[in-house]
Order: sequence, then structure tokens, then C-alpha cells
Amino acid sequence: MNPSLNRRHFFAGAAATAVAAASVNRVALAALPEAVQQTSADTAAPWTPPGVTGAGRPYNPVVTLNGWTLPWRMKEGVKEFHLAAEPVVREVAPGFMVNMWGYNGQSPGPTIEVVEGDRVRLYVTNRLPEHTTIHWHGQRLPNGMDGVGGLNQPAIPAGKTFVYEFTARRPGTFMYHPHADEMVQMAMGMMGLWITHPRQKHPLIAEVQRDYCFLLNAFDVEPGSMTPQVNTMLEHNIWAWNSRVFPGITPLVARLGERVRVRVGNLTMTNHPIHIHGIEFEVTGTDGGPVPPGARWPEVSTDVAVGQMRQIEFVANEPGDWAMHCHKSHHTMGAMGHAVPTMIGADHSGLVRRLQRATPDYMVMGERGMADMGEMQMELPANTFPMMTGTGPYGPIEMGGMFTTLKVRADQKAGDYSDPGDYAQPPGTQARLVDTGTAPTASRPAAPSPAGAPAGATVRKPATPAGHHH
Ligand SMILES: [Cu+2]
Repeated sequence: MNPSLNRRHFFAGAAATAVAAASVNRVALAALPEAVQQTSADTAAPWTPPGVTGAGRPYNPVVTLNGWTLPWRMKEGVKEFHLAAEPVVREVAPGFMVNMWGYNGQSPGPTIEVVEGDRVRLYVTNRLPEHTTIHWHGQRLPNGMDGVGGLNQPAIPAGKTFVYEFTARRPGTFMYHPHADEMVQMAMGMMGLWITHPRQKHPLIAEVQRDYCFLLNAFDVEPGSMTPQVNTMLEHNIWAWNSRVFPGITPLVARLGERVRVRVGNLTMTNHPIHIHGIEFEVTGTDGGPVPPGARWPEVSTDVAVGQMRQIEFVANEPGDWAMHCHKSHHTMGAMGHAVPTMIGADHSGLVRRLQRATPDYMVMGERGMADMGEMQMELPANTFPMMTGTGPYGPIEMGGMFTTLKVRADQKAGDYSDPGDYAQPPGTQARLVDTGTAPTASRPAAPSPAGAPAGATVRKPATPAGHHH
């Protein structure tokens, strides 16, 4: 163990500021802006720079879903930020805590929000037990500021502070993440968003009334444990937006008729088709820049591939509570073990307990939906969340993971991001039960139990196609 790690252990019981003080001398510390900490996983209100009232900003600030914007200080014409890479405990859903690595108290780290042409100075203090760097994904900058450890700079040792400085040349949607031991560090939640607003009216960048942003991320946490498995490549069981899962993801709120921008970045290891109900949108930009209007087309889902950012825009002109989710159905599910068998077709009446004795992870699928999970009828290990949960005004919402709602209301005040509650559907506009009189319902044909099936289970056997031999 090197001396700096020993020092870190010595100070491990002290407050975070003491750790910073141990690694940065007193004069240097005074020269640095504060590494502001965020203790809450709630969505923070847009940040107002000091001395500026809301309307005086040259931009409409972004709202980071279940995140926040990092305050900066102005020093001789340079916007100064201080990021602290450190272990954090992230509340992924209410009551479900995960040990992650992040920045300034949370994963993802705070959103960096600047204006095109700003000179930006970013101090990065490493409070991790190993070296790190930050890569500023998508930025035009001097090569030595690009943050690839070994290639562009030596890695930032544990306990040390580096400074990055460049001009935010291009307006758009960007992100930041380590480029040092990144398999581990990104699997642990190290990432954040970067938004550069145009300095003046931009021909390809519309003015919007709501501007939301979030990152897609994934974790593999065994139910009942608290720390992600960092060597998992694809079989993650927590599919998250900004390290949160439904029902812990804040709804996106808009006033009827407002133009809404949503910026989505993907730092998982698979693609995610992001789907919004009720409206059509266009992809108006990527991390490469704004899309010219002639190259845009209408969509209701857009695939966000690994390492990409997609900036989508729509007019919220249809009132209601609209589902918004990844269209891979496994990604709208919660912490599922991988050993769950599929037994669709079996009649489970009275059998679940017996099946669970033989296969403890056993759960019923394809018979009554997964609402039981939300109703907590199935016992869960400590510190996890149901596969599908959340309750709407009409019953359990059989979703988890990458799912939230877009809430469009005529009476939502401009700039009000608070949850307006459930949508009151106008009379006569909701799907309803029809009276079918005494029409017969589908009956379940009886069939003999095949060998190996639990006694008492009846199995619907598909008709054997002609010429098919067993
Ligand atoms: Cu997905």
C-alpha cells in the first residue's frame, strides 16, 4: 500500500472536509471553490447563479431528474467548479440504498451547466481509494484536457486534486465520466451531465419552456446486498435513470402547450429505445451538435446507443399522465435473480408455496400479471425493491427500472416542477368494462401433467405440428 493510501486510511473516520484538508494544503484549499455536497436523491430546483435572478439568466436552466446542478463561482472571468470523486450511498428507490462511487455526494455527479464561450476551470479532488481521471465527453478542448489516463495526463492519484481548464466552445448536450479503470468506476456509478447553452439565439436550437436531462445507467446488485458487481457486462438487474428506478424517478411535468426538451445519455452497455406515450417528438440534437430541421423526422421511440446522447423535443399538447420508458421490457423491471424459470401455461392454484420449496426464487408469470410483486405478497430480501411496483389511481403499475411519467396539465404554472398528482380523466374518455351479458369466457382445457411437472399442475400444451417428432 502506498503512503497516500495509508494517509487516507488514517483519516477515514474523519469528515470529508478533513480528508480534503489532508490532501490539499491550506493555501491551495483557500484557492479552491467549495466541493458542494448533495445529500438528497430528489430532483433539485434549477440552480440560480449568485447575483442573478431567474429571468436574468441568458438561458432556461435544465432540470436533472433526481439530480442537481453544481454551483460555480466566478473568479476573474472564469467559472470555477469543484468536483470530488468519492464513495457515496445512493438511494436508488425509496428504502433501497446502494454503495456507489460518484461525485459530491451522489451518483450521478452534479450537472455542469454553462454557456457557449464560457471559460471553465474544474478542480477534481480524488477521494476514491484508487486513481481516476475525468473525460469531458463530446467537448472541443485542448488534447491535454481530454482526461484519458495515461494518454493525455497521468491519472489523479488517490487523495490528490487536478485542475482542468478549457473554453466551452460548442453548445449542446454532453457528459463526463472517468477514463481510468472505467469498467469499475462506471459500473460503480461515476458519471454526470454537462449542458452548454447557446450564448445567443441559435438557428438550430429552439427556445424551450422545460429542459430535462438524465443518464441511462445500469447496475448489478444481488438482491439483499448493497454493492454492485463491477465485472458484469450485460446481465444487470438495475436499469436506472440517473441511478434511480421507478417508482423513484421524478415525473417530467409540463404545462399544456409548452415546448419540452429532454436530453438523454447512455452509459450502460446496451442500447435503450426511449419511448414516450401520447405525443410525437423529434431528435433535435446529439452530442455531435444540433440536427438541421431538414434531417429530423417524427418518432415516438428513439434508440439511444451506448455512449450516445439524444436530445429530443416535443410540444406537450395532450393533457394526461403519459408513460415514458425504455421499450425493452426487461429494463422496466426491478431486481430479478437470473435463475427464475418461466412456467407460463401452468395452473398455479395453490402451488406457489410448494414450487418455492423446490425453487426458492420461483414466482408466477403470465397468469395474473406481476402485480403481486408490487403488493409485496412475495417475500423480498432486505435492501432490494420489487421487480415491478408503484401504484397508480387504478391499481398497481407493473413496472420498475427505466420508467416514469410525463405529466401534462393545463393548470401547471410556468416553471413549476412539482408533481401535480394523478390526472383527472374527463368523464367518458377512459377505457371501461363492457357488459357482455352471459357470454361464455375462455375455458382452460384439462391436460395430463407431463413427466417432471409438479403433481397437480395442469399444462396447456401447444398442438403438435404435423411432422414434428419427439
Ligand atoms: Cu433499456
